[in-house]
Amino acid sequence: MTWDVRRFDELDSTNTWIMAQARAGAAQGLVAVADHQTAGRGRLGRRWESPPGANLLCSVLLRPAALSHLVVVRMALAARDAVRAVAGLEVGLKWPNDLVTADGAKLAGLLAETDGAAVAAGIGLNVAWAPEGAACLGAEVDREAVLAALLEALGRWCDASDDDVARAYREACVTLNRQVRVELLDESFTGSAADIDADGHLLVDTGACLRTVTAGDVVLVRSGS
Ligand code: BT5
Repeated sequence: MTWDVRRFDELDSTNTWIMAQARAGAAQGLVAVADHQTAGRGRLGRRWESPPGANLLCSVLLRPAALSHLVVVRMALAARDAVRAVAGLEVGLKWPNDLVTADGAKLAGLLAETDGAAVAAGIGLNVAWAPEGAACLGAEVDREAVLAALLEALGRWCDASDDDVARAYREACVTLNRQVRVELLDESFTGSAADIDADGHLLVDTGACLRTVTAGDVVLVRSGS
């Protein structure tokens, strides 16, 4: 994969910019990096907070052969690798789209949006700043080095087979074998996070049945409570 990196002092959202480029026919490998976002987005219209110049805010245009959750998982695994290589920190992946530290604090969030066969895969990774309750790498860590390591690793994960990506996700996923509460738009339920299927979806054992969760928020519940 060849990366075409565009840098901006300010954008509304790197994901919005990449989606517009995708609609205009841009090739995969286009990358937008912003020092600041005036309308950084999480999932479901939530806000992504990040003061100017502090963190890594970037989105990548991918045109995968098939659309599945494993596309954004490749980006999450690449970010995990980059954090390990540049900052020496081991992080886990919390289903569906967070990087979390050993104590469960959110270090990064990922947002995938699609337009036809194009995917804008965005990541906000806290380097020098994090909101209360979240984690950051530390101001001494070089954002450019994290970006370079992330793109290098993403190239490798894009070349990996879906089976290898799903296997790596299962190993990195801190949600598995935990009691979870799954919050969907119109209901919530609890169960044990039993497995991740071949498409990267979460399989939750409710006691009565095995439910496949394709989207939603997952809260880790203390075992036994
Ligand atoms: C996410 O959503 O975690 C996806 C975040 C994706 C952000 C990137 S930045 C580059 C690209 N361009 C964009 O516009 N977006 C992407 P979600 O799981 O919905 O989590 C959002 C929630 O995380 C918020 O409601 C806050 O509670 C919390 N949050 C906001 N800013 C945060 C930060 N910097 N660190 C940790 N948590 C944060």
